[in-house]
Amino acid sequence: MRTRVGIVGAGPAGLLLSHLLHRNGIESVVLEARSRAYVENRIRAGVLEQPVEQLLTDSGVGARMQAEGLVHEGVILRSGDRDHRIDFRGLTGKHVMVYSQHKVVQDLIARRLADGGTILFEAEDVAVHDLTSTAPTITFTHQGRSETLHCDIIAGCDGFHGVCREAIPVDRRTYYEREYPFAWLGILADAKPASEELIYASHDRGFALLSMRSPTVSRLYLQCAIDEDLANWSDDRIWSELATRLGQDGFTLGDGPITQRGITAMRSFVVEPMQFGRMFLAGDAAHIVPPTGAKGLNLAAADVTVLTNAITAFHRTGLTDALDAYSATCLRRVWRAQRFSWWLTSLLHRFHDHTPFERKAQIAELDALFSSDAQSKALAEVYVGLPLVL
Ligand code: FAS
Ligand code: PHB
Repeated sequence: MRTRVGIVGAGPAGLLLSHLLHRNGIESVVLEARSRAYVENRIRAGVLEQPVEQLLTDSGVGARMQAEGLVHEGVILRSGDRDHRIDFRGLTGKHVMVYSQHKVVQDLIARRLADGGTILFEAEDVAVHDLTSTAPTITFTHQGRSETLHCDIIAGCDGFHGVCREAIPVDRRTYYEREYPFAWLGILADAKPASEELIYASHDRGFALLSMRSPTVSRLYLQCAIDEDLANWSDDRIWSELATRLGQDGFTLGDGPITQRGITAMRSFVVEPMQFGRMFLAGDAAHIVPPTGAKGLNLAAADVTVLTNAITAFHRTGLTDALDAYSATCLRRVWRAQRFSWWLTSLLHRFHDHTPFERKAQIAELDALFSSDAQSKALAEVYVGLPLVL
């Protein structure tokens, strides 16, 4: 098999890259380990920055998002009986779009296939080779047959647990990591969202987040222990803990059938550089942020925007300048999102190893944010989305 760009992973990064390259007349093949049904129904992100919403709309895969997505012009921070609304529209003139990641993936797969794109699902034993040559290859097994994909460029879009990042020699990469002493217990429920906008709650018992997927489907998260066992959480216990942490006079959370639940690890991670030879990493393969800042999917879209521009320039001119600068270009935005996600996580979660002084300082920082337009604006600017290329 031969193609221009061999893409490992059919998550948002790999699919969006294949779509954007196609629009620039550049052929690619996507290799995905899981089945189509699995990737199209995997519950993950829910908030799109405005520049990402624009990118999906301008590149022709935004119709369902515009029809079904929810435009949010603000977000609420809650600390006990105090609420502080971050007015995105007033502070930045922008908004965010609440639209499920799995629907973005469905829209991209449908469009790739409609445009004659090649996505090989259930591709096994994927391995990358000859990365420092001008003709890298990807070997894999598909429908019982061993295959070799010859390409000019490999895009590693295989997420945090993929194979591409590990193919960079240890002495040619640096890992930057921060683990958090807690996780998130997340649920999807057929329950009318109890708020028009997302609520991020800082509570003595731990963080909680009220989000949504539609006017009838809520998405909620609870800070829990790093090794929490879901079996210890009955539906009643989940709803009562959410009601406690999000609780406020005049506010009723309501509940409904829980249709999906899971525990999400919280980590901050970056690999530098995000490229090795003719292989370029994008999305979670190169960096992970704690979901508090809703940045993961949006960073993946920014990476593939830079990579599409660089591959297109190489394809059209033979020049590798933009490819050589790929990692440095992406990392400017990646570290801005890393700092923001780490800061918001540190501000809103309960650290049980905090000294009484540190806890007081955390509450004081939240109070400062609640009473400062300048700080609220700084939060809003990053939350709604920095330009895709910084
Ligand atoms: P993905 O992990 O989505 O995709 C990688 C793909 O590669 C997968 O399909 C995988 O099966 C495939 N793959 C892996 N190894 C392979 C191999 N060896 N061969 C072939 N294929 C292979 N982000 C936000 O922006 N907003 C949010 O609100 C938000 N909420 C989140 C909530 C949760 C619970 C979680 C877990 C994450 C959340 N995120 C959020 C982050 C999330 O959206 C990721 O950033 C996003 O999925 C990254 O997309 P990809 O880089 O494409 O990686
Ligand atoms: C979600 O809706 O899944 C979501 C929203 C905001 C976050 C994290 C997750 O910060």
